[in-house]
Amino acid sequence: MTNLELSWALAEMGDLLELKGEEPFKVRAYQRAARALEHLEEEAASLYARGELERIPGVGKNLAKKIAELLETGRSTFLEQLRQEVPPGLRDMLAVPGLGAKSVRVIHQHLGITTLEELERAARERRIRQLPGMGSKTELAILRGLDMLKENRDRIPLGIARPLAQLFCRQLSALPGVAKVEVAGSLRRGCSMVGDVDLVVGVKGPTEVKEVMARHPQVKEVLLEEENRLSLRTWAGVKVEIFLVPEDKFAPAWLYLTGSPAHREELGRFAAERHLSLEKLGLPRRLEEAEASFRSEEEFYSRLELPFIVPEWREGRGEVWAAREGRLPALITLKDIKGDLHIHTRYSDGLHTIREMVEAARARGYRYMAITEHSRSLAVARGLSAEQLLAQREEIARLNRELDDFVVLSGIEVDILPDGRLDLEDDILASLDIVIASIHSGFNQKEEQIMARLEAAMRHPWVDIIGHPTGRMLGRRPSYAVNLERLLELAAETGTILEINASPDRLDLDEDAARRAKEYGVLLAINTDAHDMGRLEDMWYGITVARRGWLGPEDLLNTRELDGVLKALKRNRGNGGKHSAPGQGNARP
Ligand code: DGT
Ligand code: CA
Ligand code: ZN
Repeated sequence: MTNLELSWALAEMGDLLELKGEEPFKVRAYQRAARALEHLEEEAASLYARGELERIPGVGKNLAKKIAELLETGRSTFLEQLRQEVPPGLRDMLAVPGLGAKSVRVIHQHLGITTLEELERAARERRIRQLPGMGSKTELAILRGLDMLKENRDRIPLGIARPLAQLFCRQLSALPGVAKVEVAGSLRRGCSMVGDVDLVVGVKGPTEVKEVMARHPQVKEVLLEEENRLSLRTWAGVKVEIFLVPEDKFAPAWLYLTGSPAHREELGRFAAERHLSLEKLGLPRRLEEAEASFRSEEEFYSRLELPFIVPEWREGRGEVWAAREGRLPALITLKDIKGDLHIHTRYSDGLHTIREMVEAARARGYRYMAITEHSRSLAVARGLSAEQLLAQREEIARLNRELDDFVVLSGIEVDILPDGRLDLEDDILASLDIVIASIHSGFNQKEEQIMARLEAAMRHPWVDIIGHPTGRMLGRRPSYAVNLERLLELAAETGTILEINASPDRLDLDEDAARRAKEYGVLLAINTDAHDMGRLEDMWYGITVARRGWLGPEDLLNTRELDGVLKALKRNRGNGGKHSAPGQGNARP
């Protein structure tokens, strides 16, 4: 079992224990160990082999025993027993945005509710608000959360589907008879929300793929089994489709299963104009009809005299003709990214120190990074006061004197308050290298108020970037009332940069907004908003959004060297009241 699977198992134990009403400290122990396992550098299996499981933070004798059983047998009697004890409907209720295990337990205890339908009825009948610790706000939140769930019924965020797919790919690749495993479908195309996880397995001999996957500890049920296909549902509710194809038919099958159907149609029209047919070129009409007609997707596209079209562009949005005429943007890759401009550390609600974040960024080959903590009014996130900010600037300055191949920018993610003012004084904002302004409160305001706040921030001389501009949380919270066209117009007019927040539970701006932004000539920054070292990897998600929005490296801020970044900031372009030299704070351009 991998660390990730162990982590999932412990997290589930924690949830179930909480639903059962276990002592909070016990529940927290499972949650803490689950997080530690997720970020563990070494495989727990090798720690176990050396008898060192208890070196994992948060793991004592009891948890070590449970992990040992999972490692040895792939199962956990404790977890299986918990799953028996807790009604499955309660676990569904946990998936409702805004509903934690504690509230689910109270609702279950007092009202005997075990299904989402009963929960909705109780909320509509105003029976939730009478329960201890709840009110009409909880009721509203539940109804809104249920609406969101229904809207996204059976669709899951990319950030949940992708790690699961990677795990299954790794495990399947190791099985006898398996030549190759790849992700297909909307997941390969990088859609922010996907219906399921599609996996193509190239088979080169007898294999037990189906048997092994049906017994997988993450798998709750087999939905469908055919000779060359297996449909599963995981405990987390994710549907997984596994397609088995002979090795020599892998490329055509992979191309077919990647889609999208709209891309295929566009290819068909393009081929027809040239008196060609896709089937004759080797792209089957149905998966069963796949032949060993080409060895790679590149080969297929070249038969149509097209350059390779990456999956992110395969949506039937004119990509085929654009490819033909050389109008597709240059492909952005991780190598193009020179730095990350939205980072939290232990100073506010992050997990790691500035130095640790810097080391992680350097390991990725970055040249710079901006430390942007929350400001004081965001008390839940331990926002910084002006004094703490100054202390942090000292530390950053010291670090910069030490580093010769990397620059740390001293910044802030300042709150745009409900009345449109910023959460810090102008002279403090002016003294920093970079300022991101974001909305973290007053989400329910009318469009007029929201837009007034955003406009005030964008017209502010010391605001360089607007963070997560629409405020949406994927699958959990809709955006606040933003008028996107007006936002883009103002960004263009004021020279404010907009963020593509790469955190997979945001992806904000989304791909369509990113594409519109380019048309408005608005510069975008892909920022991870990382709260720990591991999350610097989320840059991948941001790049995927940018690719799907047809952006090229030149449309982005942080594909530039530091010098170019600083020059692009509003504060350094003389638009502000008093002009400050680039990097006046700590940066040395
Ligand atoms: P999803 O799962 O709803 O997010 O979207 P996809 O694109 O992954 O769709 P899915 O999982 O139903 O099928 C995976 C791919 O298989 C799809 O992108 C293209 C191919 N495919 C499936 N059914 C059809 C079909 O009826 N016609 C064509 N042309 N392709 C299909
Ligand atoms: Ca799919
Ligand atoms: Zn934020």
